[in-house]
Amino acid sequence: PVAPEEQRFCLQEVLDTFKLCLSENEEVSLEHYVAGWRGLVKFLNSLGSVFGFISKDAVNKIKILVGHLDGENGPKYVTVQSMVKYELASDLVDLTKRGNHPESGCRTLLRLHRALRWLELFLERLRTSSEDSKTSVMCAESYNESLAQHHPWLVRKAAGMAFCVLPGRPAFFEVMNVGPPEQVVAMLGEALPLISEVYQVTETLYAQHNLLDLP
Ligand code: 1PZ
Repeated sequence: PVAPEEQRFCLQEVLDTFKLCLSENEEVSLEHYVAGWRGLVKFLNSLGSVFGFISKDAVNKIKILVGHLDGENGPKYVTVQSMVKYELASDLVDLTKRGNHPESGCRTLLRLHRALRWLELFLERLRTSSEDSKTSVMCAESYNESLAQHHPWLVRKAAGMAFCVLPGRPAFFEVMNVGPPEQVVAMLGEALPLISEVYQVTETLYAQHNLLDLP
């Protein structure tokens, strides 16, 4: 048997961290949310350096959130719910235009939250795709339906170019390192409802507090 640290990265483990995100009372643990994103970034990096500009931004945002978690007010950042409550009550969020709080937890997490919707749409397409489906097309369609609406022209262009060099479906499944295609499809079928629940809970929370358009 191979020692755990020698095993290649496996996407199932990453998606499993999203399982840990939601507590029984539907609160989202920031620590696990961040851990999930760390794993996704690792996966993205294993796809090649063309995705560097994307993973760099995600890493920056992860760092900001970890900074809050490890900071003196760390206990306020245990869940996304407590973070929202704390930052709003303490006036730590720029609500209408960028100002004194460019690194608020609320606006930073919102960027990852929007990307999570992209992930959900993309993985669902992958799950239901046929052998000859193009990952680049699935990726672009998911992007256009979600994140693209929040990105300026230049970022959309750069993203579109990166999508073109995505490996084909068989190679993509290989990098996920989950097993044969049937097993990938089954894993996605299990992971997706969890990701989508985390997304929905966050979306509802942000909507309730009018935070969906934070600058
Ligand atoms: C498998 C292929 C991966 C495709 C990933 C699809 C997402 C494309 C996103 C391109 C964004 C690149 C540059 C950064 C843009 C930032 O301006 C925005 C807004 O942040 P602000 O400027 O307001 O601070 N950042 C984002 O939208 C967050 C993007 C995170 C993307 C993470 C993708 C993780 C992919 C996991 C792969 C399984």
